[in-house]
Amino acid sequence: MQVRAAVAVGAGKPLEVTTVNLEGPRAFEVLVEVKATGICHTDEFTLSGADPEGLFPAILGHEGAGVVVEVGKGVTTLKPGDHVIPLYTPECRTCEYCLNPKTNLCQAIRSTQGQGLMPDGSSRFSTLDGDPILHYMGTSTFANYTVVPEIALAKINPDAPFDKVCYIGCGVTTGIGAVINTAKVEIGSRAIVFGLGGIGLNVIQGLRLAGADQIVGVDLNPAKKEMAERFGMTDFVNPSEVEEDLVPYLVNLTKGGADYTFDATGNVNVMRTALESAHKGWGESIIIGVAPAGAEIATRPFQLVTGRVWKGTAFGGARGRTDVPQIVDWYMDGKIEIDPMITHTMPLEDINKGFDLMHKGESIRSVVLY
Ligand code: NAD
Ligand code: DAO
Ligand code: ZN
Repeated sequence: MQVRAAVAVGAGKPLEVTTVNLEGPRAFEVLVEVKATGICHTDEFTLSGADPEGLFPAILGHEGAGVVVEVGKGVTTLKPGDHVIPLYTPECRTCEYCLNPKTNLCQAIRSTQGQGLMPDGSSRFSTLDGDPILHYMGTSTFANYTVVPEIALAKINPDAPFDKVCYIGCGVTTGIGAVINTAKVEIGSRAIVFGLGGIGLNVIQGLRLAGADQIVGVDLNPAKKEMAERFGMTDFVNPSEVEEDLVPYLVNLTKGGADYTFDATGNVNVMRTALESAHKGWGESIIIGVAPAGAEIATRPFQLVTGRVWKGTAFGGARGRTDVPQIVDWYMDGKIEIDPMITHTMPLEDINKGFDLMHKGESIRSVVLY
């Protein structure tokens, strides 16, 4: 079939919105009509060329929601009409990783997904001339139809609005999951969140959900303060307005250091500040941000000897087919908020405007509506 897609033709180039061919689902694959997709910082990271694993031409997008149109041979858990969220971290439930409760990093299709291919080693997308176009993160939601492995689709409540719950495909789950699954924050904790963008705001609402007493937000952009307060931030710190060193300032503000700190900037200097502003003896610092290619983190080892813990998290430690439907239900039950974070919507034709808004720091989430 012919579908509309925003094709990433090369690093640093705008997406080209065009018609491409999409082959139907093969065994254990599913054809999904994408109804909405968010534009995440990670799409920008790849498009910019900063992602060392970025491949072109490709159809980016990993924060979508849609409807199953057709299933390939052997698919047993989904049928046409089911509402789904594609998962860039699949959940096969049988690999060594899925069977280990310590991780969510299913490896069942990892090698082909990283090469922009379906599990059988081929692509379903091609140009109208027949040249292959690569998939991205196993999801490719910047197309109005996409083919996704069955194990990379979460079946969700059919009443959930696509234009809001698409955000659960990455930002919401990553932020809330970092708090609940990775840090396992306790009631009454003190926390610091560095970076109040699409991920950091969800860390903040996760901390509110977990019952944290103090939620400090740190961002260089003062325009982020109002929205973060709405989601539960209790104190705002703009590093450019702090005259002393930031670490002692934050340690003092949190009465000895935070129980939990989170980096949602991707900046390795911020990661160090986050680790060092965690409480001596027990403070944990969680890295969520994805740093540029080749970047390294540093601290004095004595920071760890004296009890601080450095951790990272991918997709908030969530097992997508199990946890994503539950997060959708939390949204439907009013336990978490999404609507105010969707600051802009646009048709696929205007997708590059969504990237411009992100560059200017004017959006939290832009969502493409098909
Ligand atoms: P974003 O651009 O919306 O937000 C980043 C925020 O950090 C902005 O508000 C910016 O003003 C602030 N910031 C930048 N430099 C800062 C500094 N030095 N000090 C304080 N604040 C600073 O990005 P996002 O969508 O929220 O994503 C955040 C990071 O999370 C990115 O690196 C992204 O790639 C990563 N990410 C990770 C996962 C994961 O599973 N680990 C998933 C999605 C995104
Ligand atoms: O299993 O080796 C692996 C890789 C899993 C990929 C996890 C990616 C998480 C960070 C990227 C941000 C996604 C939006
Ligand atoms: Zn698995």
